[in-house]
Amino acid sequence: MRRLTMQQVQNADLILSGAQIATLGSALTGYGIIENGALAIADGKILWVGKATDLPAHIVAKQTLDCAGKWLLPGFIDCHTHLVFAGNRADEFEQRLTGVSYAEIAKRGGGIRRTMTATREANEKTLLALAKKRAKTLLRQGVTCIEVKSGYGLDTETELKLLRVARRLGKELPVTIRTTFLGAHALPPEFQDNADGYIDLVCEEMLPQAHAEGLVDAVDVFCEGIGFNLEQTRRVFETARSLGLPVKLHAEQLSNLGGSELAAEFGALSVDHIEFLDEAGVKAIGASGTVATLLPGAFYFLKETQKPPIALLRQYKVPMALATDFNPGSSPICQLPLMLNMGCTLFGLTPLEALQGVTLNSARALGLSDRLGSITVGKQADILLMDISHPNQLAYEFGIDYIEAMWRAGQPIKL
Ligand code: DI6
Ligand code: FE
Repeated sequence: MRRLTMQQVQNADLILSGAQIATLGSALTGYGIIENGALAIADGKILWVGKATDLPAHIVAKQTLDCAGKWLLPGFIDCHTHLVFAGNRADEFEQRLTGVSYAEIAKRGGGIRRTMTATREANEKTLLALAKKRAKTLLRQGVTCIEVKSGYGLDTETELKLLRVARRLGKELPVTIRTTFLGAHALPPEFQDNADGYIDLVCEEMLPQAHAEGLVDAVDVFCEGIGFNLEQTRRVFETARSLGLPVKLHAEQLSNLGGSELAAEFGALSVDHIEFLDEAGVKAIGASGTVATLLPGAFYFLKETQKPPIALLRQYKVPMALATDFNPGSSPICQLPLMLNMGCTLFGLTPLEALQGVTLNSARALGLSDRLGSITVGKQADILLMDISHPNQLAYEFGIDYIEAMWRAGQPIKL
């Protein structure tokens, strides 16, 4: 027997043993299954993972939990949400059911602008309470990291208010919050027929101020016929670049404007929606290492028929993420596990691709793959303990609460 000196002993705060582990650490290793595995957590990070029989003797646990053959997975990441807003648009849903289109409702002054009005009127406390309810809903589904976009303020004061609420969510709940500035989401009434003037405001005032307050992790634009054009998107991206902020893009959702190629030019973290993306666009994002974020909730809710080009994305080895796009207009669905199922049934993803889409690839879409998204030594210990027979069950069977326990940065989360 080798004798251990004090120096060699590594203290773990917690060892999870007797588990099946899906590490989901890389595209190449698939689920990355370790049978009869063990996982050691220290200082909020993953200290060691492997076969229980290989656990080194020098790792000593303050506490050990026998997982009784259940599964450990990385915490889920919802990399595209519009979580902070007031009001709802149930009446527009009713109109849509009688045949009025989403674009038509937006043209008539409904849609995003309606939510803008309700959001401007709500104070920070109200917005925080609403957002908290939604974030807690996601948390209970195993979501340990959420991206939150602004975009329902459309003036400087309210956009900053939304981002502050998002930051507070991350302080008050055990969840990692990444903020995305989406000032260029829709044209506010003050700038009717003056989209370029609004983009001036976004670039010269809103974004610089939000950034100066430390409220922005990334910058997004709704690049679409009913949103902003390529030239306007470019101006916002150039401002982001000058501030050292990464970009993402709502692109090719309702039509193909070539937004994805522009996003690729700026090394975007992700392009999102992309139902109308063509091969040139796929090639471009493949070359720039941009993640394709698929949002089946919006596809489903808008009864879209054009599907994102999954075969091409596979061919060009573009990492695919899946997210809820939770918002009051096109995806009022606060359910990330449902997206696994929809990604498979509606878009033809495999259950493995779907799961990678809410873990490692979702982390990539936020520029966080060095610290989140898989069970890998050195990453933050965001871990789910699930009572399942195999992780492929997660995309197949929707609606059952499989989570037995979860930890965020090594701390147990009360469910
Ligand atoms: N794309 C979407 O799907 C949402 N925003 C966007 O840019 C819709 C937002 C809404 O209708 O409120
Ligand atoms: Fe969106």
